[in-house]
Amino acid sequence: MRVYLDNNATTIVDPHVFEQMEPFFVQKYGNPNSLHQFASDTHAPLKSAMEKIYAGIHAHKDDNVVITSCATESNNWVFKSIYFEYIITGRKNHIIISEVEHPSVIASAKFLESQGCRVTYLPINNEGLIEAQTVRDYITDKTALVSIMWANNETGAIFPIEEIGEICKEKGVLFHTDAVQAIGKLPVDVQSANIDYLTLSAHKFHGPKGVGALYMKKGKELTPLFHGGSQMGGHRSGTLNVAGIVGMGKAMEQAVDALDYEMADIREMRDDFEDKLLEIEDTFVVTPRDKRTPNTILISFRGIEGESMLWDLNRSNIAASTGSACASEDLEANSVMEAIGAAEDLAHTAIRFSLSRYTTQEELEFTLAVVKEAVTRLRGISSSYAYAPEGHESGLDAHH
Ligand code: C6P
Repeated sequence: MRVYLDNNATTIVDPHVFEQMEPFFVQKYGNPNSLHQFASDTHAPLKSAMEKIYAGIHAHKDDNVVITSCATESNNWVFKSIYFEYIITGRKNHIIISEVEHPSVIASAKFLESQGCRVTYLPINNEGLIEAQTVRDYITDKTALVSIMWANNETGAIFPIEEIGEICKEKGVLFHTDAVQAIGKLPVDVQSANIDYLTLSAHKFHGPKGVGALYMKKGKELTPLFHGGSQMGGHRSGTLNVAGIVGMGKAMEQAVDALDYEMADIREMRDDFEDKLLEIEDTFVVTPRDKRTPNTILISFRGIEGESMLWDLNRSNIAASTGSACASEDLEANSVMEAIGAAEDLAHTAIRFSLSRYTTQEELEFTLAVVKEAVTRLRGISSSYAYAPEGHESGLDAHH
């Protein structure tokens, strides 16, 4: 059996999505901006895909949803544009992000910092959550942008986006949210949440890799990152990724259709799996379940290096991760666990299991058995576990 429990890193392309994309490689391969039949063959499918994407996030028809190559591009675009419109012109000089944003947000914020912008990194509490009130506390009349992710990729923690949107609206500050981990897992409504900019990436919800989007509220257009042609209304030049857009449209439609299943059935499977994992002695999960995306578990097994556990899982053909895939090669402690203030030994023991609508009960049962065996084996050879003092502090409030 091969088990894939790394769906926060990427997901399988749904076969229906793949089916819809296929004709756009060797049959309908025209450039949509050309003036012939090959081009016009792509127009209706593109229009229909865009409609599905607008509907999926409840965008108004006058808002802009601009297709990009990925979430990393969308996130970079927002920050670089803020730099050109506010920082370089001296209009404003401050932005607020959380300390657990994806590296594409943190590194973009650091770039702005290097250009003289002040950045506030909002702390998370010991449950891995952000309190909306802290956003209000840090906003000044020099704040150009607040950028807070909808849900964290490592813990699944859901941040209070509606409340933050309300605060930003009241204070007249632009609000961006990286919703990569929210699409298909939570209801996403850009209008009711007062969002100015929203980032998404198709491969996180059973669409293809290499295609994402940036939602921009009407009147909140950004300086383009790519100049050149008139594609995407001049907001983002470059020949359209027709197959990718068609695939993302279908994936969005299916994500909306499957939302109830994800929020009820996947959640139930996740909770049951988590209950069983927590029966293993000395295990910790930090964020309460009802404040997490329905598919995610970040769990620490005291005394076991995350990478060792991954090795054992991988030998049994089970895919999980120690956290964000972007940081998987550095052997650093899990960044969210560090931000929470977990003891150093625990921060290195976190494993992320992320389910999808393709996950089965049998796969989870198999994984549980392999995890139990691995825990026994690895703790048996772990010096840190053997010597851990009685009542050793975790630095965490565990949630069972
Ligand atoms: N997170 C993870 O293992 P791209 O690669 O550009 O399509 O998506 C980047 C990205 C942006 N924001 C969030 C919240 C994300 O989770 C990701 C991708 C993967 O957690 C890979 S680092």
